[in-house]
Amino acid sequence: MPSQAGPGTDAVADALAALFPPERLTRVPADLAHWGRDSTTAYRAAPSAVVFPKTVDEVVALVRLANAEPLKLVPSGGRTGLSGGAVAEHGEVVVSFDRMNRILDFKPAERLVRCEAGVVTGALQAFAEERGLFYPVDFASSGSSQIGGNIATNAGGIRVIRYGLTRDWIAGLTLVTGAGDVLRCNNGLVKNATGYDFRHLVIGSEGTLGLVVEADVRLTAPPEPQRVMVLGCPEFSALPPVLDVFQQQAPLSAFEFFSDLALAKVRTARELHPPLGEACPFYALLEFDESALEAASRAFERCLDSGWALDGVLSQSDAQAAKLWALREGISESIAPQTPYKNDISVPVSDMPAFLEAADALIGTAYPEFEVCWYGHIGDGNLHLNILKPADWQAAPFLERCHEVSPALFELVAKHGGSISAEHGVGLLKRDFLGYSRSAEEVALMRGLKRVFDPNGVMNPGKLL
Ligand code: 2HG
Ligand code: ZN
Repeated sequence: MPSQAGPGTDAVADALAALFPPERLTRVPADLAHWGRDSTTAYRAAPSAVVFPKTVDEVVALVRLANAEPLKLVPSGGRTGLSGGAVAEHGEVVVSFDRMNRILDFKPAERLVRCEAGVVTGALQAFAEERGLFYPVDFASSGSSQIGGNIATNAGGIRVIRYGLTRDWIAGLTLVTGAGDVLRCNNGLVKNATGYDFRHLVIGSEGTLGLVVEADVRLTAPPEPQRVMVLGCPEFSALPPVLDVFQQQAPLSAFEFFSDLALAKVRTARELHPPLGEACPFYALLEFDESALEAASRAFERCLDSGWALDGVLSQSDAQAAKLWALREGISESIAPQTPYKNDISVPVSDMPAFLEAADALIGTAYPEFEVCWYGHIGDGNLHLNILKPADWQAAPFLERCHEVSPALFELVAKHGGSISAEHGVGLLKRDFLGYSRSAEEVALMRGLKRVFDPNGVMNPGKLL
């Protein structure tokens, strides 16, 4: 039996109630189930309470209380995570940032926004757009994911090949450490050569060191109008040369891919039309500057001539571009009812052809009884490999069966110098496989850092390490 981590005693419950008014503290079972988990479906949510702080001071008081009592905290943003990083399984108190969602300051000359951790990614994008600027980190879940959660996992998404990851846009952040201290990291500065940059340690730390409460986010100029092209490819191994040809010709904003099975799932779920006249085993979705249209057309011809592409379609309007994007961005949600076992792997882009060939062979034999859905951000080396649970399998044996195969896949990832979690984080789902991507020395250092920031282990227990 796991030890109770929450307000098991009346005294602790009273202390929590003294910190949060009734409308910002809940123990209603439906609320516990809702806020106690992220978008992973394999874990059971069982927190003891959910609190909704509104200020940094409240967060500090909560963390100090957790240190004084037997209380563990699980941070919760938009709950769109896919590795169980925001799951509260053992009576923890969930700290939701839903009520810390204000934009605090905007400095136009520096193109810098200071916002609270609970600001939704889409709201930040809209804020930038209203000021003629652009926040480029984007993904299908940007309508509900929050900046704090994006920072916790260093979220990537669909335009990484052009704009990088969340890390590249965070100019500063405020952390309430697991000990209850407030660290203001980097203050939005461009230059700051004063030793260790804790900001970058916190980005990607999955709530294990403390709670991110505020962030300084950089904005940029919007891109010129974009065009979207979808190409049908005869096989997996055609995708890397297609990427190569296009990258040499046109400045790409995105290079995504999906398999025919992934397309079938999203089309059925959303009643979408196929992109091309004939079905193809794999599809590449490219986005590029409109001014590069001629160069992109030449690249397309080259792909056709070489047999790497069988057909293609080009968006003629923003509405058409959005329809093509829906084919890719809707996949994850459309397979969610099939309790997919998620893999979010990356390898160096130059290793991709060899890796794809080996991974394809392995997966083909490893899971003969399951449907396997490939899609992802192949332009930056990130592949999402989803194994779908058949309706007649229970969740637990399915998870176990998938975990059995993971070592062989992760050996392959490690052999190619890749990562077992490219952008979703380690959370609970990949925790036991961390050693495939990080050395024993690195993991020992991570544990040491965890002890420094969170000496009593109150922060997001059981995640990552
Ligand atoms: C995406 O790229 C998201 O669509 C989700 O990162 C990936 O469902 C997944 O495995
Ligand atoms: Zn993704």
